[in-house]
Formats: sequence, structure tokens, C-alpha cells
Amino acid sequence: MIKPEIVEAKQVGEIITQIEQNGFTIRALELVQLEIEDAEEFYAVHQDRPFYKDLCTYMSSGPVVAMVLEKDNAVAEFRKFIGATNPAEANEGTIRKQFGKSIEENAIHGSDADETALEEIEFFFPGMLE
Ligand code: RTP
Ligand code: MG
Repeated sequence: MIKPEIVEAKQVGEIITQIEQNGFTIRALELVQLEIEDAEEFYAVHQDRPFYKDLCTYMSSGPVVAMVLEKDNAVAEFRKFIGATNPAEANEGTIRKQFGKSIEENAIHGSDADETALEEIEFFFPGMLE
């Protein structure tokens, strides 16, 4: 998921170009405006963390680009490609290093496990996996 500040900055195309150049195949793509309740559901795993409220406000502040991407070992490969949560700690060349502004406004989200990827695909593209 490409996060709101990137849509606002018109950098979606640059990021999608890098996603494709790094061997990921786009299987689904949609521009989505999350309501705060949607963001709360999507990030429910973080509901007890101090940054949860800010995170949900931020993630519903403008449209995001949701994508289903395919590659061998996609979850791990994508997390390597996007870099560490905090852009300041992300490796050179990663998406978060190039485009992230802060630990919160870090440009992009990647599923953290195959199981969560399935849940997140169902969240954005209900019925796609049936
Ligand atoms: P994501 O879920 O978005 O792919 O990011 P992640 O696994 O690398 O990081 P996670 O721990 O799941 O955190 C989710 C998102 O919450 C924001 N965050 N803010 N202020 C803070 O300390 C803080 N920590 C995390 C970031 O937008 C992060 O991507
Ligand atoms: Mg996460």
C-alpha cells in the first residue's frame, strides 16, 4: 500500500516503476480513500501502541494505492525492497530511504507475513482469493 503523502506528492508512478523493475507483478491495484474506521481495522494489531491514533488519522488523511503484488517469496522480498520502518535507518536504495519523511510518514506498507498478506488482500479486494 502506497501511503497518502506519496499520492499527494505525485510520486506514485516513480514507486510503481521501481516495484515493477524489481520483479514484482501487479495483480490488482486501486486508489482507495480509507475512513478512520477502516484504518483502525487495518492496523488493529497496533491498537495498544502509543502511535495508533496518529497512524489511523494519517492513513485516512487522503487516498492510498492498494496493490496485490506477486513474486517468489514476495512478502520477504517486498519488505527488503521497502526497507526499515524508520526511513533514517533504511538501507540506501530502498523505497523508505528514498521517499520516506519520518517513522510515521514512511511512504509504503508491506504485509509482514503470508497470513497477513491474505487478510490484507481480502480487506482491499474482497472475494479476490475465492
Ligand atoms: P507497515 O505495517 O506500515 O508496513 O510498517 P512496518 O511493518 O514496518 O511497521 P509497523 O511496526 O507495523 O508500524 C506500522 C506503521 O505505523 C507507523 N509507525 N509510527 N511513531 C512511531 O513510532 C511509529 N511507529 C510505527 C508507521 O507508518 C509504520 O509503517
Ligand atoms: Mg507492519
